[in-house]
Amino acid sequence: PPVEVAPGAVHLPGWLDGDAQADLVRRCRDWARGPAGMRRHPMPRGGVMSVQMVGLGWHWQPYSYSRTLPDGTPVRPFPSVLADLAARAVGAAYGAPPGPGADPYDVALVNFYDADARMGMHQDRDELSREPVVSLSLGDTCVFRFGNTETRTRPYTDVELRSGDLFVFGGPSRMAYHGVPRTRPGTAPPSLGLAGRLNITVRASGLEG
Ligand code: MD3
Ligand code: FE
Repeated sequence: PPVEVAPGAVHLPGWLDGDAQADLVRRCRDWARGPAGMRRHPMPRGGVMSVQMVGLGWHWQPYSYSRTLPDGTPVRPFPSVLADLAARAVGAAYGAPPGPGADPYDVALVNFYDADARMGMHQDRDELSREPVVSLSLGDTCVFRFGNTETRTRPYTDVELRSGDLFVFGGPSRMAYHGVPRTRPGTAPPSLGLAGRLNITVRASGLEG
């Protein structure tokens, strides 16, 4: 059953069945390959992110979107399977799919967490659109920290995200601070054959071209 963690933030545990999870893991392995594949992004003030990422439709790197990687490699196309999944996810979370006037879902970020990867508290503000962000978790369980819109500190709520969980962040939750303080290595469903955690976020960039 959907759990509204905060206004507009809806958690649907176990939304993807085992077959759907396995299908997405297989697709992620494909998207991760090649010159436009998964990498650790450099941070503008030094260091690299511990999470590995690949963008589909748009390349995201702290803190902007572009159609190419820094070396000019074109980004992978945004797959229609994720557009369909995002529309179904919004419908499942809010009781109605995106309306005809909604900005189209046109970008997905696929994040991979090895046992040591973490994501610090941040807001997602590089999209011009305020359409809800759709998040799908695969593999290892993580501790997801859902905060407030004012500060990157307390108050926040820690939620365990497990393989197959859907989380949709819209309305006032769209600009909330959030992060992943840790994963729980070795907790992935054995049938997935995945050592680590994958998270797919599907977004509307609101960008042109
Ligand atoms: C709340 N990813 O890619 S997913 C990210 O698990 C990101 O990899 C985390 O934060 C992960 O930016 C968290 C849940 C999530 C994603 C986007 C959000 C929560 C969000 C955007 C706005 C508010
Ligand atoms: Fe985020």
